[in-house]
Amino acid sequence: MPAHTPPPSSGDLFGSPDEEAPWDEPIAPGAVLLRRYACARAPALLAAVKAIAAAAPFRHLITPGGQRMSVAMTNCGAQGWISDRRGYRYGPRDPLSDQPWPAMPDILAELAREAAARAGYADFAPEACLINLYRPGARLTLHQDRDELDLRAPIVSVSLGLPATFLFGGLQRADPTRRFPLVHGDVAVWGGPSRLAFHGIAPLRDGLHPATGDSRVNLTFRKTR
Ligand code: MD3
Ligand code: FE
Repeated sequence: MPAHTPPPSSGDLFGSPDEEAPWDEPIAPGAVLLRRYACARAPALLAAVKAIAAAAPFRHLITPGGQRMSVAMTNCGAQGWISDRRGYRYGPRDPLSDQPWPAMPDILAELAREAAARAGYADFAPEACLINLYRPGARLTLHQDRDELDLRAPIVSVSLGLPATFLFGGLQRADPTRRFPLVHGDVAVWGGPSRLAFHGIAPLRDGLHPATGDSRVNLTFRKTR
C-alpha cells in the first residue's frame, strides 16, 4: 500500500486530464456564460461540423444592403438562417443545393438542451443551428437577433477554436457595450431580458488553435417558430 493516495483527479470527470472544470459566469439578467462547458465534447462537435460542411458548404452570404458578410455560414437542423438581397429569414432548404439542411446531430442538440437547462431554461428544443466560421479579420457588427418568432426561447451559442472578443450592449443600439473574451469550449445562453440585447464580435485576431487551426467556429442554436 502507498503511504498516501493521490487526490481524486478532475481529469476523470472532465474528459482529459488537462481540461479544467466548467464554471458559470452570469453577465446580465437572463444571460450566463458557461465557461469551458463544451471542451470535453469539442472534438465530436468539430467532427460533426466537418460532416455538415461537406454536405452544406460554408458560404459568405450577401446582406439585404448588398454587402458580403466576412463570416462564412452554414446550418443544420429543420431550419437554417439565410440572408440575401431579399432579406434575412429562416428556411428549410439550403439555397445552394435546394436540399434540406443536414439534420442536427444528436450530440449538438443534446449539448444545447443541457446548456439551456443549466441556465434555467427547461425543455429547449432547437430547430436551427447556424454555424459561423471566422478567419482572421472576420467580424459581426452590432445587431439584434430578431428573426425568430418565439422570443421566449433562449439562444445557446458555443465557441470553438480561436478566441474572440464578444461585444454585449443593451436593448438600444446606442447603449454602452461591454467586452467579454470567448474562448474554446465556452457556451453562452441568452434569454429573458437579454434576448434582444445588441451584440457583436470584434474582428478576429490572427492565431493558431490546436483544434481548428486558423479559425473560430461558433454554433448558435435557436427555436425559430
Ligand atoms: C446575445 N453570433 O450568429 S454568439 C449570431 O460568435 C451571432 O458568431 C456570434 O451573434 C458569434 O447571430 C455571437 C453569442 C450570442 C448569440 C445570440 C445572442 C449572443 C447573443 C442573442 C441575444 C443576445
Ligand atoms: Fe447574433
